Amino acid sequence: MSEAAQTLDGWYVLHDFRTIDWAAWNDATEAEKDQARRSLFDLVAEWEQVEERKEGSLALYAVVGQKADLVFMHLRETLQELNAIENAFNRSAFARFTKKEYSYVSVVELSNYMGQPGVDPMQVPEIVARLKPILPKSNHICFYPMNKRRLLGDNWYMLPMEERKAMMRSHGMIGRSYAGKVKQIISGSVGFDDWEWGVTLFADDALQFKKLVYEMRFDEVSARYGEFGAFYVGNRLTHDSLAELLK
Ligand code: 76R
Repeated sequence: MSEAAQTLDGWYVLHDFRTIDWAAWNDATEAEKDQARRSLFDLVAEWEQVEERKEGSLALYAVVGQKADLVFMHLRETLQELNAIENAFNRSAFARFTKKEYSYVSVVELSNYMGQPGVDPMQVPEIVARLKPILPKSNHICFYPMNKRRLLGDNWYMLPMEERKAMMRSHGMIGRSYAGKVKQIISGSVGFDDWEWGVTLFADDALQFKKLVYEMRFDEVSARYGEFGAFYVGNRLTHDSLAELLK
């Protein structure tokens, strides 16, 4: 059996995609819209306080295209908290104007492919901070789930550790050339959801997503072993742009 990569696991992640029922919204009275807006703003304020206490994090984006209208990306210490968050949303007056579109459950993950021998990663503050990250306030988000392929000829899980390490080094080098332009959060979802990882990217310039993902397609890990699900791309919702969306 090939050696499994050791993973470091941090906060649990829920990507919660919702579609707005615009017909219901447009038919609603001003009072109903007001109540719905207020319930959403109250929830967001509550989640922002959790982030200020560094007990979790929130990214809220408007999805471009017809796959969804909103994505709430929540990070928390436990799955119970994530479930409480979705239930609180479902009970809110705003939820009446939304449909559940898609969700993804995972846990922030770092693997040991790039680890230094003899160094306990949990003693490195930068690594610990990356496991429980405060999500960036970048202009754009890009999310997609992915697998590593298991075909007879190309089976990632049967490759020796050393080969996977070498390929991950090359992957990491491409990633690093986007430092300052794209921030990645890799979350593991084996046993939690339908794909093996969630890839969440943040950038101020959305074009950098295309450049990075395209460049990686030529790198062996992605070219030979990557399988990808649906891509979601979105624009950051601030208090002002959220109010504008729901006017
Ligand atoms: O964590 C690290 O920075 C160390 C190097 C590294 C690892 C171990 C790294 C760097 N990644 C790692 C693991 Mn990644 N990553 C993806 C995708 O679209 C595609 O082709 C693939 C989707 C992108 C865009 C991306 C970006 N990475 C992983 C894993 C787990 C693999 C496993 O355990 O088998 C997956 C699934 C994955 C996928 N990667 C980077 C990036 C970027 C931008 C970096 C540089 C990060 C930095 O230096 O800050």
